[in-house]
Amino acid sequence: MSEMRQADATMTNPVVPGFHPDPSICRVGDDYYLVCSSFEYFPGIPVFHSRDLVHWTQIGNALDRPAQLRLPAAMPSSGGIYAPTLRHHDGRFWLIVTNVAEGEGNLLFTATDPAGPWSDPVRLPEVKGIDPDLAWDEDGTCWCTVAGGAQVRIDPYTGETFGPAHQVWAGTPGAQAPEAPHLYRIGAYWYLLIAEGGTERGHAVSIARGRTPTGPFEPCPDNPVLTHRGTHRPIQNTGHADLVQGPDGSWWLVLLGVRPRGGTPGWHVLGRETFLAPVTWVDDWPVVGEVPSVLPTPAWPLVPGAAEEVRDDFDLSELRPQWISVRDRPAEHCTTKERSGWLTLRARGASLDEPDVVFAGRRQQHLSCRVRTRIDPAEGRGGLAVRLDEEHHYEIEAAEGQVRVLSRVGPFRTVVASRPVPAGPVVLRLDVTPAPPNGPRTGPDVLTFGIEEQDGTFIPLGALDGRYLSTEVAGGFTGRVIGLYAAAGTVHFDWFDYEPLGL
Ligand code: 6LW
Repeated sequence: MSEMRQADATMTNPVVPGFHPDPSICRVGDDYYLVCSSFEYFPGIPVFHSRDLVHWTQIGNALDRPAQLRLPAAMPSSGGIYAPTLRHHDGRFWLIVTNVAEGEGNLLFTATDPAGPWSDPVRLPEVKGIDPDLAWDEDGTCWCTVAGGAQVRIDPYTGETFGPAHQVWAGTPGAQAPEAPHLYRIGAYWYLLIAEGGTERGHAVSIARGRTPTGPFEPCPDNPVLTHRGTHRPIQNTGHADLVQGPDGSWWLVLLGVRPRGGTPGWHVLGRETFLAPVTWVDDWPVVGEVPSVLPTPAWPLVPGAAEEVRDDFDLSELRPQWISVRDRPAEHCTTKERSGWLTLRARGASLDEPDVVFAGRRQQHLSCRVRTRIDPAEGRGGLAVRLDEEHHYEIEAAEGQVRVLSRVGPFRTVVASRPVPAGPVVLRLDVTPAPPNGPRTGPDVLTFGIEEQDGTFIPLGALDGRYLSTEVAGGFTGRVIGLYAAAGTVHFDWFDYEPLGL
């Protein structure tokens, strides 16, 4: 990594694009670490590193073994892992999350290196509520505060709680969904930062302060300190924030937001993404302006990471950390070790409708992109899919001698196109492009599926409206994930290209 001239550097929001919601951040010396929610995907809790708050590189996934992450088939999509808090205290990293799957609850993990390995979970059965926060006061007492403002003293090494939970600040009277609490000591005050208004268009950030970590808390007279509700701003749903200081001591928020496009109401397809916003302080209250699409140039050197490779040749013994699967990833169903330089998927569920589908994908992180893969369907059937959940997905699949474009939208399953192809490997392609701007009923984008001939000529087979793979249609907390799947038998993939074509 090299320092860059400020003028050459990309300073665009979101700083972590694609389905990366509920960011939590911590700083250790010159290094910043950030984690996000991961819901039904395995491995879970992506971990990012940065030196400049603007450029982030994924260094791992905190929850990467079944002992840490149980996501049973009975758990619906958008269940699983919610809203982590990441902190550094007493020489180690602390990560607390909720697994909303039956019998799981709040879980605490530690690591000396945030890239991993992370510990097995310490369970917190007495801490009831989602979005747990961790804060230590001067004498080392650890406070855990959850959505709605219940707070309890805990032993973070054992998960033991002391005394009943007490209620601290529950947000603005009448506002829905007070959640995502984070408690900080800054100067003379303890601050309790929360989200409220729900994670959709009404989302907001509010704050209160008190003289002790347990309150009483006085709400900021200017709450919410951040919201984009009711505006035409290109970034919407702003909320669920965490505070951090820049290398020069300036203050910043990381937060989630979305980028809706198309006509009314606007559809966002990449899920909730992580944005950065500058913060100033007036009368010991934080002041946050509009979350900008282009960030102000910071006062410190920018340190971009290496650009991500377009192609994955499956030449490593493990998949890179960007690859995620649905609920689990047993080696007997997903491996690069069976056929050298190929990813082999062995089917379990018979389609992407099934909770146990064998799938490996990566988040769609750009509004426009081109995705290609070379599949050898061998004796099986599989393909290239865009997945929002079991009920919302588009795919192109290959079996010996045939390709088909398929769509599942709610109760409707459609074979959009089919075509015979020569036996053997075939290149499947997906182009995601903006919808032509022609009025209030325009969708956000168009997904064109097809095959590529030997000379690279694209043969489109089906062009599908992107709105049906948006959160406004499907609901839920995730975003599009694009990847490879097996629906029958064993299929092999030679390579996978993800080429960004626009922010
Ligand atoms: C999360 C809550 C929220 O627990 O959505 O936007 C929920 N905020 O804080 C799932 O991400």
